[in-house]
Amino acid sequence: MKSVKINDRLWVAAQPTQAEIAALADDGFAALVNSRPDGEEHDQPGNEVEKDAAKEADLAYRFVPVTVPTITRADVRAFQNALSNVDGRVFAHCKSGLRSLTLYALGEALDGRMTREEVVELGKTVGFDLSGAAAWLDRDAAQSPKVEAFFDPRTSSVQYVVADPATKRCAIIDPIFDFDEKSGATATTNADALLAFVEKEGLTVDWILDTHPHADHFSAAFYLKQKTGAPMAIGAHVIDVQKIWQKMYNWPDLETDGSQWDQLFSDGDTFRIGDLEARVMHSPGHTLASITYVVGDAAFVHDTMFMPDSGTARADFPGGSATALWSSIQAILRLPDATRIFTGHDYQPGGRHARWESTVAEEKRANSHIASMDEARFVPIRESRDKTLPMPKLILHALQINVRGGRLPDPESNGKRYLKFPLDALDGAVW
Ligand SMILES: N[C@@H](CCC(=O)N[C@@H](CS)C(=O)NCC(=O)O)C(=O)O
Ligand SMILES: [Fe+2]
Repeated sequence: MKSVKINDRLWVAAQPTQAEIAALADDGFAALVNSRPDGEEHDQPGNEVEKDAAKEADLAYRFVPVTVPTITRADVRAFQNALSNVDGRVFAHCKSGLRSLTLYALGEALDGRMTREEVVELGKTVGFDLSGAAAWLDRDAAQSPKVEAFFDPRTSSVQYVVADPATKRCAIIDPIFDFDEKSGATATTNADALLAFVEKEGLTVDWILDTHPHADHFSAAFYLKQKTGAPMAIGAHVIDVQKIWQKMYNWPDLETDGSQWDQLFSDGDTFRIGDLEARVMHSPGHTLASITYVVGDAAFVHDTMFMPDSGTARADFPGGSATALWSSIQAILRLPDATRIFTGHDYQPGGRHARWESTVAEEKRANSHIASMDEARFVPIRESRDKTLPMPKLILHALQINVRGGRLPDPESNGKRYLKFPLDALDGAVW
């Protein structure tokens, strides 16, 4: 196996055998990073085998699988984290070492420690062709809008700040208000991180957007509206979702006219984020009210499709429909192939690093629930998979907050706020 020293911390290498992994600790390595998706070749050990071999050899292990044409910022940052979280030498491999080196070089370029030309030069010095990395940097520089993602590992959700670089105006999409169901504590750690980023980048918030009333976390839309003064918006069919949950919670006082938001968007509506035009697509299926925001070449598709290796969102919440979900996904896939797809969650299959960005072309080619599929096959597969999924652990907590735009219940006479749960109201109990 060929391995090349890049600096005092990092070696990049071709695929090692299990025996070679076993010897790494003796060679002074502290961590193994596998940047190779499973199943590329029949004799490749693969994620599970490498994870076990690393454990056996007392090496830290990280699975950051990529292909050069589909590398995203999340991949680059995950590779950087794999390096920075380890005290000692890191042995990073793919098939030849090129992908590992590309991830390293892109991180250096994104952080301003290397120019595009220096990246290409580094490749020549160590015997790799980094023209793919140079092309990635060219594409990244040309992209507008700028999208920054904030992953919440507690709920596997992704929050976004989407900004117009020319005017420094931005929108926040799907912000999270933290909640710990065991203690009943709330916090604003996620939302404050979004605000800190906005401030650091000198951005002005034009919009606080939700893609749908979430069932697995509280929305921080109302908190952020109070902090920034920006208007809150969601899909117009939130009214139908409010009606469902008004019944569920036996809550006659809940206003079911969407008046908790400043703007309700319908299919085809447009609005501006600085000089950028944003367009709304109604994308029902996961919920009745789900919408996709298309901003320039970026589509925020939330819980319709996920990363290609994760398939699609569930469609079994009250008001959900697998048939509607299929149609919504098809409409998104009619966007141009190069459209960047940003997902609402990532459940990290195989323990890989969190990823949330793909493209229309990539989803069509590789999403296991979408590629070579039609509605007649998709719907029963989705419905039978949904029957196996327990309800999200926060569904009953979250909906009573989120049908009011993220407002907590008013405090009672003792100053404390309380939630209310219906018993035996939802299907999907898993005992
Ligand atoms: N285990 C998670 C499940 C959350 C969940 O159901 N997520 C929805 C999106 S809100 C989904 O589509 N999940 C797909 C899946 O779990 O396969 C929880 O309890 O919060
Ligand atoms: Fe969802």
